[in-house]
Amino acid sequence: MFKYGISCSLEPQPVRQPVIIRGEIEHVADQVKKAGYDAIELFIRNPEQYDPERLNKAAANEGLEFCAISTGMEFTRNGLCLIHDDAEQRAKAVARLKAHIDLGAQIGSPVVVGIMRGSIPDFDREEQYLGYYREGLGQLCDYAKEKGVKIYVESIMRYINNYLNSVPETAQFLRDMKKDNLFLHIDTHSMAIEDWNEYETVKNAADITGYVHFSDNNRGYPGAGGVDFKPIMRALYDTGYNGYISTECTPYPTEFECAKRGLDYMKALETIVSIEAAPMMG
Ligand SMILES: [Mn+2]
Repeated sequence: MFKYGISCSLEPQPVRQPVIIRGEIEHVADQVKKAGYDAIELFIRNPEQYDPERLNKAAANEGLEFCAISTGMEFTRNGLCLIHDDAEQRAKAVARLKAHIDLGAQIGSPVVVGIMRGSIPDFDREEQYLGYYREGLGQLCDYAKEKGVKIYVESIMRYINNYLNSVPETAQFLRDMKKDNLFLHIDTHSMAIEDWNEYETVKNAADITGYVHFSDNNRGYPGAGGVDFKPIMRALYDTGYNGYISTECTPYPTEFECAKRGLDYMKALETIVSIEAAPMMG
């Protein structure tokens, strides 16, 4: 029933970075296909450096799609932030994300806006910073809509960003934006810190959920840590979720083994929840 993606990087990363397959796009596509996934999530920065034709060719050769472009390195490595105090810096962050949207349009991929929202430096001025964020995000949604691209905003735990942490908080913020190409991106690693009652949490956000990261509490592949993925999988199943489930994990014990074990675990859970959902005598 579900489609599965996997986080991949086209530039060198520290081993501890939660991204699984690394290397040139042809190598990435080969490994992703061999591990059994349906799609590649691209963890990239400076999108102009990539040739969309080459990306499309590599994916098509393996029968894969691109399920998302994730943009966290624009914050962590390039320092671009959507709520920067300096208007010029905010404009730069928006412009860079528009370049990701351009690439997304060319390779048929949504774009994730995650940690580029930064952290609010002074909660006495919370409304001002939320205003910056709404303004930038709104511009991006309008730009992306013209190009037929979806925007995913990830709920991220407090140790990374200090607002839009829990699933219900982020879901409501996005509903209030009233943009029809803007969707919630759930991350199970962040849920482990921010949310409780996983089944209800995921079910209640189903109206706005477009993308899901599966990652264990220790950032290992699903099944490597303590997250109870079954109620999350069950909620996605019961609500007829039709987006991608993508793994975003540190590549232990090896890139390929991490990819394989994560997918085996997720597919096994999908099988379990689908059997449990069927009437016994049916
Ligand atoms: Mn994530």
